[in-house]
Amino acid sequence: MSKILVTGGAGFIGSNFVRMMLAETDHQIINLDLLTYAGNLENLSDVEGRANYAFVRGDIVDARVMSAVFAEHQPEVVVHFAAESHVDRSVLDATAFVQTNVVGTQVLLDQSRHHGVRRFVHVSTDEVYGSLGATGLFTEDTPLQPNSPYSSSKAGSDLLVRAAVHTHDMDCVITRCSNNYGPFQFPEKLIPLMIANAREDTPLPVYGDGKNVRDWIHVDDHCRGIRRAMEDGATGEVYNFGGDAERENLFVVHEILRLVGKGEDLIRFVTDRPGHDRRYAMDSSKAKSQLGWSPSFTFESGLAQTVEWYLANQQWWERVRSGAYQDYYSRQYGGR
Ligand code: NAD
Ligand code: TDX
Repeated sequence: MSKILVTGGAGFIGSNFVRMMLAETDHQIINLDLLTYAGNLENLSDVEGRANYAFVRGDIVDARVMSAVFAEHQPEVVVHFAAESHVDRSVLDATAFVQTNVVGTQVLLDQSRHHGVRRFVHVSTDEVYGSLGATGLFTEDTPLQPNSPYSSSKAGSDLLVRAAVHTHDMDCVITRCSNNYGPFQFPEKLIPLMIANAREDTPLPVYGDGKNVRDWIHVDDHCRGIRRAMEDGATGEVYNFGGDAERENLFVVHEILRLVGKGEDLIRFVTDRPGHDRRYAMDSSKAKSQLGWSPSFTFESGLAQTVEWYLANQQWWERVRSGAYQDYYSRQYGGR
């Protein structure tokens, strides 16, 4: 049994990871999250009150607060999800991206070192590698060529983690994953946005020509990969995780319309995202051979499950869209 500090555990992937770890292990989980617009404690209302689960609200950028959190909880392992995660928001204003993703990661590395954390798992993204042409795959040796403020801030954090290994002998592992989808994803990202809009007969905004390619992975497969890297990854190593599921955006949108039972007349081609990366695709062979990991969902089975979840949990995303989910913290925790 270990004490694991999960940062960003109220977000999409973090909350799925926390739920998985509580279901499958007896580790003590401390969920540290600032509850920005993307943090939603309703994602974890089913585990609230569990003896081996605690929630702490805090900003990873604030070294004084982080020092107190590490001193109080004495985590042995840190799994670091907390980040600003949406590319479009980083185009509008990169300030919070640099603060949270770069400065916040260094604060966590410093606190981990000062408080004797045994292992630090840094959750990163395929976007640090930049954009691919029509062929080829990202490997762990692909040079870092991030193109957006978001991906540049993530690449910056990856390099700080690398420096902590080489300079301070810290035991860190970096995971880089492709586009996730699944339950509890904030409906600003492609798949949940399109499901919610289709459900409500609102136009589906497709950027550019809709031919950009993403490698889609179900969030459960990503979480299992992070767990394997946490348990058996080698110090200082990077592990890529992908879904072996490259699809053009327009294909994804058509599939969603079919599954929701709506027509293609809802599709609207809109102005392209500035600097829009054309294609991502992951080579996950290192994780497969060294960690014994492989994705269990096909894109078809995962998308069908995800659409079903959003249709069955309309209240969840309606509360996100209306902002009502932000009341949950004060109801649950009062003035704390
Ligand atoms: P998300 O936006 O859903 O969640 C981010 C969480 O971090 C939120 O709960 C938010 O409140 C918290 N947070 C933000 N700033 C904070 C701060 N200063 N202090 C404490 N908490 C803060 O993001 P996600 O999609 O779950 O992504 C999680 C991680 O995985 C990120 O590091 C992201 O870069 C990485 N990643 C995401 C994807 C994807 O497809 N979503 C793919 C690869 C990697
Ligand atoms: O309204 C939209 N219309 C559209 O065509 C949105 C929101 C997106 N898109 C396109 C842009 C991308 O080509 O869909 C694709 C996916 O977009 P996002 O869901 O915004 O994801 P992406 O930019 O690829 O980044 C995601 O994957 C890697 C996550 O948001 C990152 O956090 C992760 O690191």
